[in-house]
Amino acid sequence: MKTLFSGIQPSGVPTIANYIGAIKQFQTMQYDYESYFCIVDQHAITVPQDRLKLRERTRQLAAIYLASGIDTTHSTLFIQSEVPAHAQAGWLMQCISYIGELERMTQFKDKSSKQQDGISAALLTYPPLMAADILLYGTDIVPVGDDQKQHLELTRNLAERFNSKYNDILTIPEVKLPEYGARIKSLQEPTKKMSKSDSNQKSFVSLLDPPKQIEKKIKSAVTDSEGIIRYDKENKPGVSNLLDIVSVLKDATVESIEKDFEGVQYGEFKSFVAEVVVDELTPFQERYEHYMNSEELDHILDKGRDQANMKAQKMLTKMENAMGLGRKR
Ligand code: AQP
Repeated sequence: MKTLFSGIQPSGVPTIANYIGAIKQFQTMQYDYESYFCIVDQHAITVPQDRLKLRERTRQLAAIYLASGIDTTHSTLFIQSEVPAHAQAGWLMQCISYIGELERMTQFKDKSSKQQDGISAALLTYPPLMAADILLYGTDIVPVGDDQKQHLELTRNLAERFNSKYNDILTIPEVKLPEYGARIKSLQEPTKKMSKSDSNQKSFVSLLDPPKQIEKKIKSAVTDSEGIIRYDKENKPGVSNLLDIVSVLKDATVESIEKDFEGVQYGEFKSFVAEVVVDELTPFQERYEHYMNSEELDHILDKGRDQANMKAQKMLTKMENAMGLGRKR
């Protein structure tokens, strides 16, 4: 059976963009693969985090994965920092990465330009750690949103470099983007991507927002003055973004939604979008509450840590042997 790996940072509560771009696909895909779902808390600390909030979000993210349908009788759910092989293999990957290629990463450029109190070295070395996360499991497929495509390309390059320099032991992973909704945009600035760590709360709908707040945020989404519900990413990014969200959540084509809303005012359309999002998130939030309030969550994470440790340690040993580290094992 082929292997699937996916990671999400507990850098905020996941948004509907993380859901549409990544999480929504996991439930059905997991059974076709040996699946690993990881809460990548070591990635989150590449920018400053409040330690108590980070703990809380890590737990929330575990419950979110479970509420989205991750079945831990089949798949492994675990926290990155509880599996030491990630940081260890991350170092090996750093040793074969070039500063120039890391500096070219769009996310590094974006995030470093926003840091006021100094840029951590880890913001630059984030992609080699991400490569380690993926490569440790012999991963064949990584389902992600469009923003992670560049990091995935680098992961492939690093794996090929390692294989040709040392020993042919790493699997070259494929990226799997969703057919629609790979880049959901900010509700306030629809030319940039929606992000869970955006300081403007109105720019995103979080998966845990109550219905009233969801409605308020969607109703204040930036659109345009044309007044026609029409898909045109270039000239009407706000309306197109709302169409993308509805199309994925309702599993309907954009054309059919355009047709249904011909001659309808933006206000009415936005109420519909809010209703669709609330309908999707209400049962999701009930499942989330169940997991957050149960002891089961910790047992699942303990089991996931042990399973991930076993798999990752084996690959780490192979990588260290290939590079000549320590004594031969
Ligand atoms: N705007 C987006 N549209 C579709 N998919 C998206 N993803 C992120 N933003 C969008 C996908 O969500 C998964 C988890 O993302 P992550 O936690 O690894 O971090 P990220 O890609 O940096 O996402 P955020 O929300 O922007 O987080 P912050 O604000 O912390 O940087 C990934 O599969 C990602 O592609």
